[in-house]
Amino acid sequence: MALKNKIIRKLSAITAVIYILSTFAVYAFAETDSAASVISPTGSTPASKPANRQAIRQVIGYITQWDAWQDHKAGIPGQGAYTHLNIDMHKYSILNYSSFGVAKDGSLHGGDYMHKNIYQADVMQDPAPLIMYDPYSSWEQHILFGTIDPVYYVNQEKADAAKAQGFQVSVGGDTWSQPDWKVYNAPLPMPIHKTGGEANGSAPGLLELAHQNGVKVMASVGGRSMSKHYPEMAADPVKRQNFINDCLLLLKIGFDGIDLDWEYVGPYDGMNFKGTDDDFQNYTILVKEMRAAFDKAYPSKHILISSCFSADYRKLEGFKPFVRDIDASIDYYNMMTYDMNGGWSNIAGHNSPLHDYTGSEVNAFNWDRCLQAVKEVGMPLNKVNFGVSFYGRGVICQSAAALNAPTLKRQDTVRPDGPITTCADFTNWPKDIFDGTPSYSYIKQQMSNGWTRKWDNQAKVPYMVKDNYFLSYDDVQSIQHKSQYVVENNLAGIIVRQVFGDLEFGSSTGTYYGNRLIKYPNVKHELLDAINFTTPLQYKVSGYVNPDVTYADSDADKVKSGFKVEISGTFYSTVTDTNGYFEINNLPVSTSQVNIKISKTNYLARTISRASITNNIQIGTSIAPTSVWAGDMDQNGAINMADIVKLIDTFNSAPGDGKYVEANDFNADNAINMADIITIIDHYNTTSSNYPNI
Ligand SMILES: [Ca+2]
Ligand SMILES: [Ca+2]
Repeated sequence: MALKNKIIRKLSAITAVIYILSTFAVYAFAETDSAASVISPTGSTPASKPANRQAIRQVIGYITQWDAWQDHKAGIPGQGAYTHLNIDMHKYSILNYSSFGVAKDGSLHGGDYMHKNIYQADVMQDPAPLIMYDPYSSWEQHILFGTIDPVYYVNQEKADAAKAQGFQVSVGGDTWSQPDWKVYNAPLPMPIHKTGGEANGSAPGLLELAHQNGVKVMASVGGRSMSKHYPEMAADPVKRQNFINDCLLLLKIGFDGIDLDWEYVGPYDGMNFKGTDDDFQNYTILVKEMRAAFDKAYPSKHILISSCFSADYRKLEGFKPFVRDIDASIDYYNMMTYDMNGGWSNIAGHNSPLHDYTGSEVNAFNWDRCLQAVKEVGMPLNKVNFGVSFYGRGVICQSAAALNAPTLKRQDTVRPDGPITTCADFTNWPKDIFDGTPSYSYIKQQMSNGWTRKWDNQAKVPYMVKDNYFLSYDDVQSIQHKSQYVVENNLAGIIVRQVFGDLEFGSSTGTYYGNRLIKYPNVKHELLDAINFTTPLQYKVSGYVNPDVTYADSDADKVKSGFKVEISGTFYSTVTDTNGYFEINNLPVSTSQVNIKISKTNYLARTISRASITNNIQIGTSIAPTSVWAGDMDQNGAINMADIVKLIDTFNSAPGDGKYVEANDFNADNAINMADIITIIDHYNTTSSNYPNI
């Protein structure tokens, strides 16, 4: 008895512990879940709190400074449309301002100072200021610091205002310095920020605007053309110190962290250099020293460090021995899960396929294989972001464009790459505007211009074809799949390349703040909106379709299959099987009205109205299928004498006689005769609008 009591007591204690644990688990899960739904309408500041970081899904966007030069030729209202004032600060958690470059002594320089011939093997990048001093030949100051009040004569008032902003200047002087920018003795005008805010016609800069909205801003260093000196910098303690000193200047200017855009670490070809085997170890030392220096300089603040990585598993393997040390220093691993096929490809392929697909040129270039590599290397998934491109990649094929069709290569010269061999499509996506990589918004503008959109259901991405031109891109449908992928695999989030790509300007007139910065009303961004970490693609529209004709059971498959079922306003569609069954899976929630259209040659199209997709929808059952009427031979939406006349053309025919058309044989009795005319008569004088409501 005593033993039994003891066991009972023990069991109840265990039960209590299990209860507490399970409550905790539920609580912890709920925490994670609700936190995940942050990223946040109010733009809270998740990344500043390391403890919470893994619970938050990130939306990180590259914001480039040179795209502000783009004008109407890129399908936008004009220069200045692509600045921080026209992006939605509520939907990003971090913005990666790009780019700063690495000079031969390891120091950093502003992107505007990049050597024009940096693609040439013997050209070195000389040290230069961090910020381009001249506000008229660069967008950098306008974007980072906001509206400029150019000072052409330094009186006492201007000198005081300038000093308050960190400038060094004397009353009556004709030069100025800004040590934080590494600008010394620059000529007038002196570009101080215009104070007084919006009421005074002054717009905030990126740093201020982002911080007002709880968004972090990282300084992105490197990129395809400015990574040249990364390997030698990381290998040399003096150059590393130069690098870190300039990182500290960027933090002083107001950046929240440093994003290493070293393309690529390891013995691989960059655009204009080749790395070494020692890169992996040197990279590890670099981030470790960066972390130590940042922690020392900012003991009460967490400075972010992130880094981009090739999505190619072969370029990731080398990190494996170092990943534990790297992980102690960095916050995010940003995988460049795009640029997988393009102007260098031998066959037309997808820029950023989610999964491998039949006939792919390199079967490792897809999100799945990258994820596998990330796991093999040991990068913690809750710090890994996968990249989505808000641009497409166009190539020219040797003959009619198709997925996996051979491409047509030629010699060409582009900036900053120099002479290249490429199949990139500069006909539709011109050089020096897009270089074959159009923005999503421009693709949308061109879509009706003879292009046919297709969907690869293996890779889960769209593409477009027109004559010999092939374009791979991402749209709302593929971005929804990619967001879902990030959720299902517990990744940290998504990184967007780049934030301007999906902007659609509802107005061609905006409000000027000074004479450069302009803010437009009604700017839409549907790809950003499609990044959704709270709503799983979960709903299903299914049902059964049956033609309203009399046919023999043995012929059922012929008459029930082949009805196309489409969801209006989306690219989702399917076709009925031999039982008349259809099913469209993984639909996102749609609160706007959608219609489900059923159509097939020689049948009246039927549209079923549904208010919204907020649950699974079934239309028709196997016992009571949705009926569709046969007899609209000319597909004009009405059944009448014209259809009988058309059927008469094949009257009295049978399979094999050269006249028989299977689609005209409604009852599938292998003869086109009076029975088929009777089918038409049954539905005579009806139109698509005569279907009963469901
Ligand atoms: Ca008709
Ligand atoms: Ca027949």
